[in-house]
Amino acid sequence: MLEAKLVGVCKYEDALPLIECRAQKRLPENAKSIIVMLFPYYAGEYPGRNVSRYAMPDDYHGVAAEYLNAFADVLRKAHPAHEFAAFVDVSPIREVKAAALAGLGVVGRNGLLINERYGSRVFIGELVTTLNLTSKAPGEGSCHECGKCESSCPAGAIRQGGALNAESCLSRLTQKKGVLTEHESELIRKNGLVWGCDVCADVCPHNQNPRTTPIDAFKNDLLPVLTPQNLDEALLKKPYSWRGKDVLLRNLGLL
Ligand code: B12
Repeated sequence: MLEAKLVGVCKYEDALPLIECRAQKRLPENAKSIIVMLFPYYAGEYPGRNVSRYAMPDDYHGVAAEYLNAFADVLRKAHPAHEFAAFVDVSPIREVKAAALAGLGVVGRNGLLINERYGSRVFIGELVTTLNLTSKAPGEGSCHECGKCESSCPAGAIRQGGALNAESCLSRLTQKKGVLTEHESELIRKNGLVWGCDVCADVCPHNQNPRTTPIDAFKNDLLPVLTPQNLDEALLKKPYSWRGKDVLLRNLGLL
């Protein structure tokens, strides 16, 4: 089980509006609360890696879903009249906002949830439930507003005041299908990652003394360097599998 400090509760209503997506169908009617869980993933330094830190271990969606579903089973036994639906990332819930409301951290200028213990290297998952639970107070403290994420962003995607321009975010560019412009290709080449981007998190003062993840699945079977030779195997289990081979091969060709 995870530390109690990585679990919080917020009111469903406070987390609205929802993100439009197909997963919305799985929301319980009459949802009242959201039990939010954080899953730390920092695994140490891997010099020479060419994939984002979060994408080195096997797909976090499955790992987090196991924790959430185990927790949901316990709760269903205790509250048989209530519903519990698990979501991770592919979720109608604005997870960063929900986690902040649940007292699990503060929202950084880079848009990421910053937890007191683990910084921003945490995944977020949640159980949406019809149970009416008492919510925690929103996270205390603040992002230092030092502006390092904004000035270091290779794509200039973090605007003054903190709003992220998701379209130009380098993480998004590495996912984009089709032919990239010369400018986009150059950004990926310079950053040196074929998937994701870590710059706004790596420069953040809250991530400078990182605590290693207590979750074995995020420490084991890491693949820091993707190559055309190991790509097929990686596509069976890494979190970029959904994007398919062509985009990864294109990005590999850029480095
Ligand atoms: C689409 C998406 C992306 C897109 C667009 C990101 C964006 N910010 O728009 C792209 C591909 C670029 C992306 C990149 C990344 N992503 Co992403 N992404 C998502 C996803 C699926 C939806 C986000 C979204 O559209 N939100 C809607 C917008 C409007 O909401 P928002 O950005 O949360 O902003 C709200 C809050 O910030 C809030 N807010 C602002 N200030 C305050 C203050 C307080 C007190 C409160 C309460 C709220 C609040 O108000 C905003 C409006 O509601 C979420 C999962 C999810 N379901 O939430 C993951 C998610 C945000 N991503 C995640 C990760 C890990 C990443 C990357 C770090 C991966 C990487 N290394 O490459 C990068 C980081 C880029 C960045 N700086 O955001 C994690 C973030 C974990 C964390 N610690 O915060 C999430 C939560 C996935 C997960 N389950 O763990 N992502």
